[in-house]
Amino acid sequence: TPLPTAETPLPTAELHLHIEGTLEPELAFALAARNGVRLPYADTEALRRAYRFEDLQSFLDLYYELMGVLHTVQDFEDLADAYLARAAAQGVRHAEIFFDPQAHTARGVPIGTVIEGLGRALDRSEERHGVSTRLIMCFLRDESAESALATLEAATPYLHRLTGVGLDSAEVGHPPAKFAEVYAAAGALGLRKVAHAGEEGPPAYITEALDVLGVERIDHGLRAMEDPALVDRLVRDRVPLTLCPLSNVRLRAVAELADHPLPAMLAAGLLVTVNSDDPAYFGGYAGDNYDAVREALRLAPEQLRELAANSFRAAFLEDDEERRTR
Ligand code: ES4
Ligand code: ZN
Repeated sequence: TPLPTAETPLPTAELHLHIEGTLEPELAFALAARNGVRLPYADTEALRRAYRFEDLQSFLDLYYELMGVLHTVQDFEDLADAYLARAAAQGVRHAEIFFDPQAHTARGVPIGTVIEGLGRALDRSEERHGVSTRLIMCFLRDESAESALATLEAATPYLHRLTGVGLDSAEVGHPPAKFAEVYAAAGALGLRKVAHAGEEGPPAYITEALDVLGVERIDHGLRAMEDPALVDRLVRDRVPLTLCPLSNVRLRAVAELADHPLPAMLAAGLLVTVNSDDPAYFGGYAGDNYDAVREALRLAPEQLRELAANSFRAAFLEDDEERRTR
């Protein structure tokens, strides 16, 4: 088979993607105008110049500020449809999409507006873009456990639209165990479970997410390599890790892409995948992340094929669906 090129990118599944992190400056200004929201940036160029981050928190501050332009069902549909078009152009055939309802309900936007808008785009995704989709609702770990429980409760009318729950936002100081109760409740409702762990937080947070929350996949998991016993466990239990290489560079979890532990993680037998996290902020969509690691880490074609195969293996797809997507 010919090598993937820009025209025929490698078919992949994207498993770590925050839909609010796909808000490009141009769409942010368009929605600001449509909704009468004033952004504290002169133009898209001035906004792009603000995309220099010291760490996760400095990114989150801008991420939460900018999503203040999202208000209507139409806004959320437009956001998701724009992402799906870009993802499809970069080879994504299946996308499992995170959203942060608390970041919207806190601004007075009802959770139904968010889920209805995203749902409209997702419902048309296969026909419009050839991308199958899943929706994963994330709890903000720097908010309270009670707020997470209230969010799950508020989402129950829309349960049919949700595949799973996740945990994101500022990691350090907010260990997974804080959310034991809401994860147990989500599991009882039949929802799948993932959580961000080991992005900035210690490897112990990865272990805790597995043991206390019962997650099936770890988002990031970058720092797993600091704990050999944990690596053995992740390999043995085939726990997928959803790595986001360009994100790790922009948020300074790794100094430069050439230092990324991805090749060592593959060599250790970990089920790692490549994803884009917040592509509008971190300099690239899924295909851009594959291209960047291929070049900076000099990955061989068979390693790229392994990463792509891992992405479908780690997806929340039924077996027959998985065969059709590949
Ligand atoms: C996120 Cl990169 C990252 N980490 C944690 N939470 C997030 N929310 C959006 N992007
Ligand atoms: Zn993330």
